[in-house]
Amino acid sequence: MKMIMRWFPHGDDSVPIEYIRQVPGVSGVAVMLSRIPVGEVWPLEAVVEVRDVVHAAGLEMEVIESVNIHEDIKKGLPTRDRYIENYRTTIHNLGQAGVKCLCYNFMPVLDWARSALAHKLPDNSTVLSYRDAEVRAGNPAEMARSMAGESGGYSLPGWEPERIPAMAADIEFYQNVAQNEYWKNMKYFLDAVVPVAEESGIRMAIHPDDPPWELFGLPKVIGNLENIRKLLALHDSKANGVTMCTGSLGADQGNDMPAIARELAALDRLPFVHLRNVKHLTPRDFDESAHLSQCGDHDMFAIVKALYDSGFDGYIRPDHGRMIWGEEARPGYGLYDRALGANYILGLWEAVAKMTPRRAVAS
Ligand code: DNO
Repeated sequence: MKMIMRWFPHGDDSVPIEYIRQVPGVSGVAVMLSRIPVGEVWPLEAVVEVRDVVHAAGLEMEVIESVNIHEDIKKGLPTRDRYIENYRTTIHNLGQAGVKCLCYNFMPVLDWARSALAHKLPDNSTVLSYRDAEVRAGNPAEMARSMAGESGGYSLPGWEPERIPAMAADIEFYQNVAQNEYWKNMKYFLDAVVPVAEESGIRMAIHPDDPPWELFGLPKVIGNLENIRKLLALHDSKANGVTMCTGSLGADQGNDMPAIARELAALDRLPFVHLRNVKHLTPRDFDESAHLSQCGDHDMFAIVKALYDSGFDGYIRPDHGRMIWGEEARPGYGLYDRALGANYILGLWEAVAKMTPRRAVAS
């Protein structure tokens, strides 16, 4: 297991990479080149340049989060082949630069949705929060604009400003796309890119839908174990894997996170895990809380134990943290609370490892 943190290059992060190096137990960062427009190739030189900055700070860059997928691929338009070819080239280039895991998502139009990026908790920390009725009462372009106003000037991953004007038309387009058509588009994409990932030594890791329930009449893909199994079967390869995000999948209280962790890790289809806690107000309203089990609804010990016991050997990152101690940063991505989260998870891992000698996992 390697503990990493997310970091944005090119001055698009309040956290200097040298500070991440000082978080005990963190060996690397998950990086995104957010300046490259969605759909275009990530040139090898650009990837290597960032990798060298990361290496110079004494960290690894084995994970990319994320290379976003052009909407034409998700829509299944004839123009998709050009963008898929670009994606294949990007995967090849990432492999050349030593990347081992590529987190991506296949959500139509929206990457993640929240009703507030700085909701105040009783201790005066702020967190991202989700109120279902508020989100449904608005529209995504409005939500994008109000989130941009709350983002402190940092880019919001997955909410590229150039995509916002097209959002209303894109949502309209999907009203006529049946769920099974959408899955076919996903299979078409995976059949084209997974073989390149295999050759390049990269494991693809799809991120779950966030939130994992239907919004704005858009097709839903990765919201529960049943759909994850379906995804794995679309293209049977160890390079076709999952990012288990306990904040997204775990927002649906019907999802048993330790059970999902056990199944995916034992299948060796789990290269990446995002650990975050959520506190529900109702089944469809929640705040992102501190990582500690007692601060939210997840039993983090049970999740970490399930990973350990099933032979998990991938990357973990602490996901969104609260904004605390006066820090000003991209919402969810301040240093302080994520560093607390990382060390809490590392502490759980150490305790589980010392209490339970690892058993050989049947393959
Ligand atoms: C939000 C992140 C997502 C994630 C993408 C992966 O903070 O968890 O934006 O990176 O869905 O493609």
